[in-house]
Amino acid sequence: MKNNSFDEIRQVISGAEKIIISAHTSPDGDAVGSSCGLAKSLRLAGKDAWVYIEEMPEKYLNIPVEGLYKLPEFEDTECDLFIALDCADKKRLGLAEPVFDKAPKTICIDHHGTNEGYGDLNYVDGDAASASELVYEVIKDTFPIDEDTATLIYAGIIYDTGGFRHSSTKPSTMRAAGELMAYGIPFSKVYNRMFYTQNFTQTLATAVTINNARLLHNGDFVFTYITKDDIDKCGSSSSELDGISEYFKRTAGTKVSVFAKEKENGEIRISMRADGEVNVSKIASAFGGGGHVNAAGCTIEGPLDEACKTIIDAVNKALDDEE
Ligand SMILES: [Mn+2]
Repeated sequence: MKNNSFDEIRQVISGAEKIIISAHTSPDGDAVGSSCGLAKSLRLAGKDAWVYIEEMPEKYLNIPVEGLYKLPEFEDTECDLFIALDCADKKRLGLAEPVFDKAPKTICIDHHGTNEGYGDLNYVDGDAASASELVYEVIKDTFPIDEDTATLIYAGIIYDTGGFRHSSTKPSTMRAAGELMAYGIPFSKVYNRMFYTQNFTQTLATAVTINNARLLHNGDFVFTYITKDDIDKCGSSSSELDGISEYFKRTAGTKVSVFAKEKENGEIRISMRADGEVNVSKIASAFGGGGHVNAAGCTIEGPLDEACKTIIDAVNKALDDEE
């Protein structure tokens, strides 16, 4: 696949009036920040721009997303242009996929290396730290940016870089963040809300996963899980638990952390974090998932104990191969 230029992408956006923007299902901070940030900028440019998203996790209500998104009532929605962001695979648009399929023109902007470019126009950079950073590159100097736009994009950038910690962070990431700061955004508040604020229900669910944690493969690998019963007992919800594998990656000496979560429908969502020694994207791909070298996920059929065994075996094997 060959990337289109930012200029070609800007021209197509400029020529459209009604624009629908979407990102991957189970939206994370980058999905929300990039899509709502772009929508806000295009609204300022006079476009009729909306983000279609399956759910808006509560923690992102702290950044200025209000009025920019619609929860799924997507049937029969027409547009001039559909822009897919931070979404490696068209299927991961979820309920917005049929809208994408009907759109007369589509653009795909992403930073997942596995993305094969399913848009009419594509810009995929597997080395970019976030989709939000790519959106910033597209809009700066061309479309308007106000404090809310800058806040949303900044939130996406810090989310996907773990607050500029991940190795994906580049000089360009810091420059973009610096330029966004200059819009007078509440960067300290955004950072704290993204990384240091959780509901007490999340604290309780984290406690369950700490109890369930096991150190495997001579300390290379920390594994934990939570059942849907325990999620319910804690009064928590599935989307609140996205940060758990990140939390366990703190464990000294580990190369991989894996978190298995039993979903409402009985499927098991696996999320994995690594530090460069094991490619978790490759492990996730083997189960139809994807992601990045150091952060990836996949969904495996239940029951939970069998799914846990399957993923533990796969990670152990990857660690053996790496030695
Ligand atoms: Mn992303």
